[in-house]
Amino acid sequence: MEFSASMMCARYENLKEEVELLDCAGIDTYHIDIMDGVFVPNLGMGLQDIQCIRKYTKKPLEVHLMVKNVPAYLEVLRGVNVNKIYIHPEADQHPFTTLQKVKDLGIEPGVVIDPGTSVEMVRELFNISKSVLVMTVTPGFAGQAFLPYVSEKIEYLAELKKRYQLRLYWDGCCKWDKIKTYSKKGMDGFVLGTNVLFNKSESYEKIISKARKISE
Ligand code: S6P
Ligand code: MG
Repeated sequence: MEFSASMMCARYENLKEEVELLDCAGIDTYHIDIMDGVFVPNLGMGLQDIQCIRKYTKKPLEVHLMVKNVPAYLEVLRGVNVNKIYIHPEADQHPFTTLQKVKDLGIEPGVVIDPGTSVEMVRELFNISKSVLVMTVTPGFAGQAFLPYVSEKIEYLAELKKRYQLRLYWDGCCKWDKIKTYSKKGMDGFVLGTNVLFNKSESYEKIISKARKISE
């Protein structure tokens, strides 16, 4: 089970310390939300944030691009040493080509499925992208409510896992009950944000080990 920290929810007044604490606590991956104010009505993290996180960890960085002009962002991201780039296929005219470009950069390509997007709309992309990030909230903001109708899609994706060798990841409103239920329903990882990881009285170490236990 892979647990990823949604870094836009971190304490920005001391990003370095946040990374060091999360690293020691055993986080698996750092999730970096990038937004352009067009594809979604918000601004997420920037290049300097990625560079800062990269400086203080050797663990994988995954970038979740919520932008319209995906190829332009690939240019910006080359050279900052990220490990995975997720794109929203709806944002891109030729998502297969763009995912191939990500691969050509030596970065793992990932597909995001919006709550309003059906599996059939993106299924062909599973031939190139084995990582699927399932959005359980509308992209753009942390702290939103879970959209229950997404669970039907998760069940369908779980059925397709073997055929396409997929790994399924959860992004949005990840709570304890969701980790418990959906780790048994085929999820391979969860993005942890305001609901379980950040601004809590418990340490990151306690929270991450609790997440591991719950998902066993
Ligand atoms: C939302 C973004 C997510 C959030 C994450 C926050 O657009 O892609 O990665 O940062 O969902 O977690 P939470 O627990 O506040 O929903
Ligand atoms: Mg995200």
